[in-house]
This record gives sequence, C-alpha cells and structure tokens, in this order.
Amino acid sequence: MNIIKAEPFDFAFDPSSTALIVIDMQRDFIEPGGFGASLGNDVSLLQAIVPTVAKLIAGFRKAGLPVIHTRECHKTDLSDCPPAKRDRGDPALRIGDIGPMGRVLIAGEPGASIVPALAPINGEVVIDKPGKGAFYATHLGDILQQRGIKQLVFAGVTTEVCVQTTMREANDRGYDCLLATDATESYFPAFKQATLEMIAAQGAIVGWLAKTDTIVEAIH
Ligand code: C5J
Repeated sequence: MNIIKAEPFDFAFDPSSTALIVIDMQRDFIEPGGFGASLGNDVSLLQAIVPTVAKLIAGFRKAGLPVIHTRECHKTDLSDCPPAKRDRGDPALRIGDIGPMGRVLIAGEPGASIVPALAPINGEVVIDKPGKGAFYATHLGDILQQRGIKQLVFAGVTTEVCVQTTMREANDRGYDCLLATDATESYFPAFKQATLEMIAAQGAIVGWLAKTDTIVEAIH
C-alpha cells in the first residue's frame, strides 16, 4: 500500500483501486443565476476552489487513475424530485423553474453542466444523481465494484451537504474515504470547518483529510 500524509493519520491506498470523485462542480452551484444563488448564497466562495479542483483532477489524470464526476439534477418531468425537496423554503427559483441558465437543476440544461474548467473528458464516468448522496438512486456502487475501487478521494461542493453525504454513504459501504480539504467548499465557512472536524474525529470515523498538493504528490 502507498501512503498519503493525512489527518487524523496516514491514508493507505493502492493506486490500482483508487478513484477521485468530484461532487457537483456544476454551474448551478458555482455561477450566479443558478440553484445555489437562488437560495441566497454567495457563489464566489465556491468559484474560488475551481483551480484547486482542476489541479487535483489533472493529478489523477496524469497518474492514470479514474476520475468520476457527479451532477445533482432531475429528470425534465421532475418525477425523481420529491415535492418535499422542490417545495422547501422560499428560494427565488425552484427546481425546474426557468432561470438564466435554463431550468434549475434539470439534466441537460446549461446550469446542470459541470463548469468548463473541470469538464469531464472522454472515458470519465459522470453520475447524475437526484439526491444529495451519490449512491442513492444511481449506479455508482455497481461502477465502483466493477472497477475494483476500494479507496475514494473526494472533492467538490458543498462540503457539508453532497460531499459529506456521499462520503458517509461510501464509508458505510466499506470504502476508505479521503477528502481534499482545499478542493471542497461550502457557502458557510463554519459548516465546512465543522464538517472537516466531524469527518476525521474519533479515529477517522467517516474518513481522512489532506490537501490537494499532498495528494497529487503521493499518487505520482
Ligand atoms: C446542495 C450540493 N447543497 N451539491 N447540493 O444542495 O451540495
């Protein structure tokens, strides 16, 4: 096994069974006029990590390790969007409404696409997911099993919602999970900090933490 210097202790990984999962780096969360902004959030916080996520993706591609992307989005008829999700709160735009980037959080609309700087390349898996966790109602579990993946490195947004939910789902399924702390972000800095602490607490109860440069150096 190879080692990444991590918190709360070294993360052991076999390059042949390690993949990167990049969560929801979509225009709807990162650019003005999308779902994130419609909830009243400052999207510039999330925009700031795009170069770091790009560096992590480039590192995995250079090392020949798989990169998997997820997108939170729904079918055009909203049949996979529970009313409880659509009706919640008082956003400027609800899921399925027409905004400046097309229908909000709908598959195939411009807002649901991954930001151009992080666009998937040929051969990379892209998972469309209706929930916050990437395992719920998707084929992610089957894909990872088929490829013999056992260790997962995570990046993306938002730290305490889709990233943390997916890490917890993965952890329960037996994957060792490492979060790139500078390649994930929240609209709420305090939530990000709390999430990092709760992931690594109690002897990596959900997973490990390391910075992008440390991860990229270790996988080469
Ligand atoms: C949210 C996500 N925050 N990708 N989605 O609704 O974290």
